[in-house]
Amino acid sequence: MLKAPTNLKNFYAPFIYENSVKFIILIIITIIGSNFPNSEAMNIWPQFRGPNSSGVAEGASPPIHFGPGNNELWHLPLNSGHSSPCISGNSIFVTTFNESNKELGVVCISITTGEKQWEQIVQAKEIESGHPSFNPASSSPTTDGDRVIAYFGSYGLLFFGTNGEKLWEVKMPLTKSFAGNATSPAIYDNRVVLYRANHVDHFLIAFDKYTGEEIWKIIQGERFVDEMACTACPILFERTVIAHTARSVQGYDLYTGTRRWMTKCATTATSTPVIAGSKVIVAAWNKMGEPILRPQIPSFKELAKQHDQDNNGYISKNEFPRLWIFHRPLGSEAPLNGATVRFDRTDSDGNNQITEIEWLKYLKVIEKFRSRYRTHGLIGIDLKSEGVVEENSIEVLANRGIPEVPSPIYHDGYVYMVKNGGLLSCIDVTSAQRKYQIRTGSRGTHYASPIIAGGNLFTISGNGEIAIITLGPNPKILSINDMNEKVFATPAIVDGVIYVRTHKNLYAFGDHNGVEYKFNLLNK
Ligand SMILES: [Ca+2]
Ligand SMILES: [Ca+2]
Repeated sequence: MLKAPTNLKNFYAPFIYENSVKFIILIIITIIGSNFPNSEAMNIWPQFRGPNSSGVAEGASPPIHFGPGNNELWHLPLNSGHSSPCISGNSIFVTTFNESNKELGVVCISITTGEKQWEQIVQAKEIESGHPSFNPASSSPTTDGDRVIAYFGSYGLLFFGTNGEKLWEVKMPLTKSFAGNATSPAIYDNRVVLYRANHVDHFLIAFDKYTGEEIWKIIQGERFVDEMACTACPILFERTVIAHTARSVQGYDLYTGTRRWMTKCATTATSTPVIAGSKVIVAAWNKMGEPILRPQIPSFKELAKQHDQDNNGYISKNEFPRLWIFHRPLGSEAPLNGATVRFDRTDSDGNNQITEIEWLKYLKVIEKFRSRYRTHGLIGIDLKSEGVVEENSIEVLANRGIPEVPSPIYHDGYVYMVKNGGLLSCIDVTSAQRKYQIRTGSRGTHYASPIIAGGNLFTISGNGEIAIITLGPNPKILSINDMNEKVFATPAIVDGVIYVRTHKNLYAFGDHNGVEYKFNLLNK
């Protein structure tokens, strides 16, 4: 760098300073970069929902309009699975389940050609069971560019080199749960972290990613019950692993496993937390945690008025309507979508007629049952918390419109959350004000988590509709793209290309003319 003449020193000072800083930053980047296993680490979507599970992709937005045959770069038929793809360099990794021979698989696919590079088959003695919408390949794999780590509740953890060579494995007992064990591992620095909860065991665990050695294991005291999902992926802030766990959120030192903080909340630990400035935001969802999940049950008078067809003053079995004790609204295509009032529980003397006294008695039972559930909410916890964080130290950003499965996402001061029916809310993190609630147009049950790229938000419905909405407090719905197949997996976005795993295929959609698209495109 040329030394500025003395009389121009003040004039040039900021310029020299700025360039020195840039130079130092460049050196730091070079040093850090050289520690990355692949220099192509820029192309990285390392785990469930990308970098630190944030859901936010670097670079441009994928095209606004896409679908099978439209802005499609390639597609590859795959065995079933709800796991999300993870990506490093030129490779995409997914886990699969072959429904005919019950084989589990880890598949590597070329990002440029969409061709299968390798496949490793995993033979489990027995396949875990779960909810009708569960798949034994629901846990997303994770990669650091040198290795890919897959987890199956039916088997345990498996480590492969990115060339497909099996490095090591940690077998775990077959899980037992109502929902199925769809938890995903993550690699942070030299550690592999996994939160596993089911009726057989319940712990947060860290392994050395190089040797497979167990470094620490925190047995969880909270009792696992059938209502729990415990599918949240652990995230990282500085050196604290943040785990959304059964009825709590906890922070542990990544290297030592020492607990930094914990807080109790009403949650089934289904969605993954997200870092938002100085807070971690958690969608704590709990069965019946808000009024819409516990529809009003009519009085006997109202019931009789509408349903006593023969006007005998009683309700018989064939007059009895469907009433929900607990119901997930707007997700009607999903099986086991709630719990209904059973006629035989109500008709206590079994004479096939419900009397007013029987009904009053049953209403008390429901009331008692419902009172066991606490109000849930979108909560913010200070990232610098220590020890036990009391309820009054937790910020409640919202207690309505909380999604059960899709994780919240943060961008530029706003948290977005989408739930069944495509109901999308935007909340200002600083003021805790809801900026809007709209319908995206993607209908039915939503399992996949929203993602962001190039100023756009992508929401994904279970029936395969991907809505694209502009970011910020004044949303514009840009498009709804139909995959013509169900989609439960959260897509990945790298360099303006969106990778959508449908029930039967993996698709890559991108704009062939996009300047941001760096790969050698095939002129298909
Ligand atoms: Ca009647
Ligand atoms: Ca009766």
